[in-house]
Amino acid sequence: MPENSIEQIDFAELNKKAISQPLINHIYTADPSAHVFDGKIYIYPSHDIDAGIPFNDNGDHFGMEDYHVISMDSIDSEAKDNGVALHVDDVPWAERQMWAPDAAHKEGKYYLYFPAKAHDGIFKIGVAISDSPIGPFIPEPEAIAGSYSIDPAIFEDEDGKYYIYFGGIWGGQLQKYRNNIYSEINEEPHADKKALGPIVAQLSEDMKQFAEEPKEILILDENGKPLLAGDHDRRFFEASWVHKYNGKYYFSYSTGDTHFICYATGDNPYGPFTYKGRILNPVVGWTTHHSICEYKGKWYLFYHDSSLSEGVTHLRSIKVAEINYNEDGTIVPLNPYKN
Ligand code: FUB
Repeated sequence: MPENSIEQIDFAELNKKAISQPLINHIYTADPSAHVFDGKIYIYPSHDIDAGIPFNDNGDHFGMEDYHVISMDSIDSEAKDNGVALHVDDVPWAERQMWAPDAAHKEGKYYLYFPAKAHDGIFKIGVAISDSPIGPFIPEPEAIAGSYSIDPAIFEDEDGKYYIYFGGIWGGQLQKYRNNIYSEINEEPHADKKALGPIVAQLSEDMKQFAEEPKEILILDENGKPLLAGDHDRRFFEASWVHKYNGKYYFSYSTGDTHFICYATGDNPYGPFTYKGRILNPVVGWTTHHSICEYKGKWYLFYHDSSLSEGVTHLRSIKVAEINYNEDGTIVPLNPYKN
């Protein structure tokens, strides 16, 4: 994570040009994972706070402590904050930094997946369970065995299988792992080597564990070659998301230090995925993180920016905008602020 910077921007002007406004503005929220459960939209965001922690490149200033679920009766209706759904103090294995979560629904139960740093400072991913999409969620006492890094995203395929995608470099610690094993000496590969990929595993029937050894996903360029670590405009950084459109699997993600939401497509949940382009150009604030969700036959990008906090990078607000596909299945990229 980078150091903070308050950009020199006329925010009144910027907000006039914004393609959408914050869905809620009484708290700061980010990393929106949106799903339609029983016809209603539920958004599982990070709950940004100013934890008073100094800025550093590991993102320690992203000191979030709990999750709130945001619900919407329809895409045009007011977004409702349903209060605290899970607090770090209630998670025995977790100490701090409740970063980007996601949720899944299976057989009447709702599962909240979340990353947090354990007491040794290493990120792991936990799961908490509820009978309601808005919680409260009861955490499992231990993190998911074999989990690591950040930004879990759950994809339910049409055959009823669930997959978890995760990983993020720099503050998200993914660069410390090779073949699922942590070593302090591991770093990002050299610029001319293959970029680190996001990680995928099928979830167990009870949704509480990995059903298999997690695998690294390959993202290929237009010539079928793996994206390189030095290709900062296109390589995976964090914020995995998978959706399916016309039988194709779309893997979308943030490029981190170049601030794009990009996507790559493939024929199955494990990839490889071939890079196709950008979905969202940079927003105000350093991070960018999104989800893609179909509602009543239209497709929506849920994302965040730091316009409400006037550029404070760890105080973000969730937003939504419609996205469109071209006939060939490519996505029409969005500019978050009109010219
Ligand atoms: O919200 C904390 C971190 O910032 C997330 O886990 C990343 O994806 C980035 O949005």
